[in-house]
Amino acid sequence: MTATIIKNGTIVTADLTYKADIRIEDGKITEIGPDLTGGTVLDATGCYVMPGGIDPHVHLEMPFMGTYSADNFETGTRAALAGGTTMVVDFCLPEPGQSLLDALQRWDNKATRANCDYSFHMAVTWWGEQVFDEMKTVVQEKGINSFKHFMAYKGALMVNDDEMFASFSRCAELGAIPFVHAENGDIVAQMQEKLMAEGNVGPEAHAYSRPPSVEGEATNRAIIIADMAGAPLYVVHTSCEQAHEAIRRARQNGMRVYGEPLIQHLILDEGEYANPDWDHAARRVMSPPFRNRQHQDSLWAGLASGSLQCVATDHCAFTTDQKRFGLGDFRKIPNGTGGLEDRMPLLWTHGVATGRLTMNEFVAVTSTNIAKILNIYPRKGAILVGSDADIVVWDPALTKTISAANQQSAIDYNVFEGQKVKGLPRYTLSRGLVSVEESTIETQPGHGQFIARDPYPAVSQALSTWKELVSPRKVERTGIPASGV
Ligand code: DUC
Ligand code: ZN
Ligand code: ZN
Ligand code: ZN
Repeated sequence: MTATIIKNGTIVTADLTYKADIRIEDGKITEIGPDLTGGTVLDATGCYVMPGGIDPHVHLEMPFMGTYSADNFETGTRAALAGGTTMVVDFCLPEPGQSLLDALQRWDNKATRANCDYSFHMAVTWWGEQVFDEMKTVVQEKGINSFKHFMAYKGALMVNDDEMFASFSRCAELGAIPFVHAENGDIVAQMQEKLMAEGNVGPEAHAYSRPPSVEGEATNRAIIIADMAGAPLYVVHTSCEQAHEAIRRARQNGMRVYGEPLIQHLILDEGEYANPDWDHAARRVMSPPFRNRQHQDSLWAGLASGSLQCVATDHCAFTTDQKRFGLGDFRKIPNGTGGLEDRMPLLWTHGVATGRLTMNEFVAVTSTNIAKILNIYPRKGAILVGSDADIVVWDPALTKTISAANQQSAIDYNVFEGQKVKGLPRYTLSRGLVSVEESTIETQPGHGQFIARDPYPAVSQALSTWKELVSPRKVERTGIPASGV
């Protein structure tokens, strides 16, 4: 295979900014230095050359609320690459009572046409001896080191505190990291019934039923359960100050707790639900719902100061027709919004271009931090010799207006419709394959590979230390080398 050389660009990583060329061979970075020659040249003049984005939170072709999310692994990863994201992590969802390994087989089958690399988090949607046993196989043989828990969606995906404590403890034993969707599902279910009984049936009632306090409470509870279990914790879609505050406090106390704002929550606010157009509001129904300006400012501050680590999308796109399942009953509107194609350009435009984030922070929160948390750094999330050539050549001068008319996603609208972005990929490379060249998208279905992940280092190191300690509880507080995230 001939080499590819990225020339004349400025490399930007989570900690360095410098001018150099990059040589790529067989999908890997093989040389970084000045004036490289001998290969197909990609001109990066005027561009920043960064690790491709990693979106740690997507739902492609997900069975949910009586339907399937509309983007599959082919369209979803195409959207990802178009926006500079070169790896996605989806959630494998066993049905309550179903084998984790059977569910994983189904997810493997769905992903065969992925255009970029991917991995899975395994969801724990029920508890029993079978789950306890299969978690070990999932970690030790299937390359999955993260387990998701839904504290909401009562009667469907939700698990209770005893189940979470058992699962988090098992994660700690196996060197895996628990993830949580933190909303108090019992209270949400009560609020939903009350709102419906009072005649509040429209999409705006979705937001009333899930206020920041239910998220803050659940986040606190998950943190305490993780602490009791001796596990780290990753809180998905952190949308409000109450949840952020709980995460900050836990980190200050020495816990490895990570928070993940979504690009949607950073940019869009609760005013969207007041739109009198039912379709407009319903298209924006997701959980947690959009919040007000104060919460948005809190999330931006968390990204800048390091108390929140990763920006994701929770990409879970439904068409307008699917959203209309909830006409007359907001509880039936499929929850979810898209964002895979727009995450990086929007975060650049609203973050870097405004001075809220440095370029290095941008790389950290879109790629490097999650690569470290998921234990795939520096294969992913880095520009280093030996890293996968998952690279975005970012042109800060390119502009576009986001629109459903020219998006890769399979749905018929875009929640960011009309937003202008400045800063877009000139090239996106997936393991060396040029998949995007400005507006030309040339992806290869099936090019994407499953990325196996070894046990989470902070937990597995703690496990080996435990053997020498009387009380495992001591370990959490005694200087295990930090992952630097
Ligand atoms: N929230 C959503 O909006 N969609 C998918 C699942 C979730 O938690
Ligand atoms: Zn969720
Ligand atoms: Zn509208
Ligand atoms: Zn989700």
